[in-house]
Amino acid sequence: MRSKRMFTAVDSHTEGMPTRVVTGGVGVIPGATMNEKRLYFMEHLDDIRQLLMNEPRGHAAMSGAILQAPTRPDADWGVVYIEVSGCLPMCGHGTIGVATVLVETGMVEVTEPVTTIRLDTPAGLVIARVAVSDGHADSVTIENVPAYSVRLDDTVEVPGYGPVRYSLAFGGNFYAMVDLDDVGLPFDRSNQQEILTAGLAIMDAINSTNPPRHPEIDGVNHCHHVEFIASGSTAEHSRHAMAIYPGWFDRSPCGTGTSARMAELWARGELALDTDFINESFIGSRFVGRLIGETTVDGIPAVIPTVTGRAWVTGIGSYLLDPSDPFPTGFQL
Ligand code: PYC
Repeated sequence: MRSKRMFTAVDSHTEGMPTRVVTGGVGVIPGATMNEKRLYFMEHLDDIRQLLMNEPRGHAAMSGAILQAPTRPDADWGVVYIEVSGCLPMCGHGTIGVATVLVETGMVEVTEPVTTIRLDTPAGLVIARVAVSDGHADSVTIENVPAYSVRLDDTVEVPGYGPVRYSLAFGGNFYAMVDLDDVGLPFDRSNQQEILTAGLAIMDAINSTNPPRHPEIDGVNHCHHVEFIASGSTAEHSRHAMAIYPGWFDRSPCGTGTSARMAELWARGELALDTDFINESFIGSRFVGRLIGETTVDGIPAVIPTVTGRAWVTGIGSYLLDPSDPFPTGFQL
């Protein structure tokens, strides 16, 4: 064996969605804040993301998180999220995966029945409370960064689809929420290609006409997620297909998407604080969300979401790059 790079990782899945938690091999990413590290990584180290996420080491819906020392004194660990699509400012399923891995590997001091881990993420401080019994991480509740509604029932002209009604909210990433019925598609996995195609067209139309921008997090200025809401969904229990740029579905119920959806329902007056909201993914797995407080983001009314889900450790790996490998950054089909 010969290798010019070696990365160590603990692989997990959160309600069906993978998180490759990178524990070694990246080194210290330059930057005074976790968002600066994210932006530096995107500009100078993106080959690492591609190597670890793309085929053949990853796949078309691969996701991960690189552990770093925190940049703020009130956090235990720092996280830079990596995906096939780039580096998100925040990822809910990824944070649940990271917290589970930190507990189950003993990388944090574990206390029962709850281990609290404070995570420095590019979007801000996220607190993970892990329910632990017999050393096992049974479930994780994350207290997310503030979520807020940006637009309710706006319309965008989408080539090939005509005017499409959507709402837009931030929950760690920007999410367009569209009723699946409005694009004439049934909530059925056999329609996934059509749903994805519609989602990418809607993202493109929003980003080219009226892109969102977070007022406080540098470089968060596009919508790469469309949460297609299934008919019959309510403010207590919603089902959705989460289409993500450049062409995959979240297998989990999407933690930041759940947060955005709760912010939207709260802005409509349909979801009160301290009330459970069940969000179900395209594969039928569930997160339970709650809004636990009100706040503001740059003067915009906002809410503090929590999201509870489960993750499982699936493997421990060392990922290598042989100098003769013709695909040093992998590939996507
Ligand atoms: O759980 O927040 C999430 C997420 C974002 C993209 C995929 N999953």
